[in-house]
Amino acid sequence: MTDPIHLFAQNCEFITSIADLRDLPESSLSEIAFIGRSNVGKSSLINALVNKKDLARTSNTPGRTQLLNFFNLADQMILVDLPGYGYAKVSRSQVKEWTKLVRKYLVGRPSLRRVCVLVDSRHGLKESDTEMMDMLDKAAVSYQVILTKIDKKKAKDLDSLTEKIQSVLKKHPAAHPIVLATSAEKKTGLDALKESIVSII
Ligand SMILES: Nc1nc2c(ncn2[C@@H]2O[C@H](COP(=O)(O)OP(=O)(O)OP(=O)(O)O)[C@@H](O)[C@H]2O)c(=O)[nH]1
Ligand SMILES: [Mg+2]
Repeated sequence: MTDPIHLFAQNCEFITSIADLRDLPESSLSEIAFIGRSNVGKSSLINALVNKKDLARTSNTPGRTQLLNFFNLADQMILVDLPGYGYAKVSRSQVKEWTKLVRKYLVGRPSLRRVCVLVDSRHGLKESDTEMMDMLDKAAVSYQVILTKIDKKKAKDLDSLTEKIQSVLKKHPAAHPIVLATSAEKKTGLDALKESIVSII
């Protein structure tokens, strides 16, 4: 197996941003996608994993990532930053468009090996997360729940949240049984996530 720490220390480059699946990059590399509610920290986590500050655009304002963004990590795999769900401040028709696009991508991409479903550790699982997980179960797309922003959460509360989510995941056939806890800000939990990703590419 490739050494995960070494792999993620290599160069990661932006490939393309797409708003239409006809523009999907042609590639035989394994893809890992990052999905979750708006503002959960998807773009920040990608930046932290590859140790680049502004590779994926981040913002305080939910709805920052509006396209499907593809990044090539050392010609070994592709990381995909997706628009968030549950964001009400753009028009309904815009939300519908994104949702349709993201769903189509998630269920129809043969090289997609794993979806990281990011969940804000301060808020836990929301209905929109469960809906996303149900959809991935139905499409038999493998996913793992990754808690974000754990620097904002007390350690003991984090343990009980992790256990609670892991028990929910038993009912989700496509879910990885282990929940990982991360902070992009403090760079915690990143090595475990790198290992998990590298083990399936
Ligand atoms: N405290 C803390 N804040 C974080 C962490 N990760 C991200 N944030 C903050 O959360 C906000 C949203 O981060 P983004 O990475 O843009 O979130 P996103 O999920 O990509 O958001 P959209 O693209 O809008 O869906 C920013 O203000 C980040 O600085 C973290 O680990 N800890
Ligand atoms: Mg984003």
